[in-house]
Amino acid sequence: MDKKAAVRERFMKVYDVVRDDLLADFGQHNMPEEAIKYYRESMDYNVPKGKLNRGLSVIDSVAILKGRELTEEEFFKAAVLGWSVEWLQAYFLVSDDIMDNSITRRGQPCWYKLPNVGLMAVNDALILEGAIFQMIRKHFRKEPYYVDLIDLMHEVGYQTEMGQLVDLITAPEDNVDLSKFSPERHELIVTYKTAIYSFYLPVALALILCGFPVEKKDESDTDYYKIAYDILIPLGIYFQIQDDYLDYSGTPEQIGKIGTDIKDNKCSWCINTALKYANDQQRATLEANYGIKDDVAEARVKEVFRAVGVDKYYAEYEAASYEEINALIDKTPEAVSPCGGAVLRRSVFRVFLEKIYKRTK
Ligand code: DMA
Ligand code: MG
Ligand code: MG
Ligand code: MG
Repeated sequence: MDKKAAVRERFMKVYDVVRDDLLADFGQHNMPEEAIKYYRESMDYNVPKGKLNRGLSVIDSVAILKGRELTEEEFFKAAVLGWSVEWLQAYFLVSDDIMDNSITRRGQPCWYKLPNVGLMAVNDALILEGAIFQMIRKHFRKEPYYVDLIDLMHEVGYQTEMGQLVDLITAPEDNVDLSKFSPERHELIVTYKTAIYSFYLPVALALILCGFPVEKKDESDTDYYKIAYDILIPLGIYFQIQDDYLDYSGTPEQIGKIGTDIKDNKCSWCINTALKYANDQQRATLEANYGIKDDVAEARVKEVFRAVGVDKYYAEYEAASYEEINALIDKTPEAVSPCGGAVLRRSVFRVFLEKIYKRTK
């Protein structure tokens, strides 16, 4: 087995521990057998079936920051924080699929689509969120940085919810108005709904775990978190643009979900690009067919996307973006933590970029 597969397998073992702790806690509260069984299914269905990139990034980042193999205990702690990000992701996805009228996710029906779930999924999402703080409390309560972990989670969760709000408000179901869209609005949406929790959060958790101070004592002190933020947000924007492009171009077998952005009137990278290059007639076709819950209308929109060259512009964007982010990484300062000797190395970001560059799922 290669090293990556081995880390993944160890990470999955920690999933079992965290889930079983949560179930045991449910039992402590006299929850009936039926409730425990349902809760277990909800977690197994929604938490561990993705690519696990975000969760594994916490472990990878901690190892790079420390510059060595992790001890058993260090691995376990990083893995618990990794799972806290995956739980956060599950919480957002279960809610997102309801709001986006989605059908499938990770190659299976969306959780709310199951006949025995339906809108109970709303509460299931809230429990997935609550579980984050249970696992952090269980394993980090005595640590001096306990509050920093919780504070970060709350802050990032709140910002992601702001992103979802702008995403949804820019895509009203009953009033398609393409003039609401713009690249600026798109960048705001994707920064908040995706980049912060998917890219900044895993690295910020790793920084906290490695003892990088959250508060600056002096104005002249290095702000490690800002250094990380400034490079991870562009990375996250790039990632969500890939998501937007795959929503239009990917097959369900390939991406594990059926794209809904066109029918949902979303301010995605594809529609913004199409609007930029469309002639009057193409624009009229987009105006008449975007945001309509109908397969024929959706096909007409895709036809315009193809005709204006969205695929070519995407390939250009991807190549340029890769160059730009690499150049940004080259300019990122490397900084030594005052406690513990961990180093904020550029390879933390490089590894992230390589993981997602030219992804097709
Ligand atoms: C997802 O945006 C954002 C969050 C916070 C889940 P999206 O609706 O484009 O995601 P997906 O394409 O996976 O449904
Ligand atoms: Mg969605
Ligand atoms: Mg969405
Ligand atoms: Mg999407």
